[in-house]
Amino acid sequence: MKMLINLIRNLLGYIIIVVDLVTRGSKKKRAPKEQEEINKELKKFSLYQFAACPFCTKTRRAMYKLNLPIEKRNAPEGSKHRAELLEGGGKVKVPCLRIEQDGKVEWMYESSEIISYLEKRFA
Ligand SMILES: N[C@@H](CCC(=O)N[C@@H](CS)C(=O)NCC(=O)O)C(=O)O
Repeated sequence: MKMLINLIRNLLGYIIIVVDLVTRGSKKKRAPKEQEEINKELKKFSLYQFAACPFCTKTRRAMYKLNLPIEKRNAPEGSKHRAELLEGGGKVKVPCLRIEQDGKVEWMYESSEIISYLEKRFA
């Protein structure tokens, strides 16, 4: 039964990925210099995610629209990224945005919180 639920969940996740790819539209355009600065700043960010998670798709979509090429780290069972997420953030829940700032590391959970943080900081 659990396998069937996982199968349906993943199938729905992949459908959402395809719909997202087809409908995501264009990304934010910036002057090359400004984008270069932002890209440099984004080296301190990474997004822990599952490919077929709808909350991750929603977050990736916002990142795409804001033109924020943040490193994505897949965290399937048994992966080193999953272990990092558990150890650093305290729980295995995705999406989770890892932010390095002023020598500190913050682990931000909740897709809505991540999206509004990115919008405030980079829109
Ligand atoms: N309210 C959260 C929901 C996130 C969520 O439920 N993520 C699922 C994947 S779709 C998860 O990480 N589950 C833990 C697991 O599968 O181990 C958000 O919007 O980010």
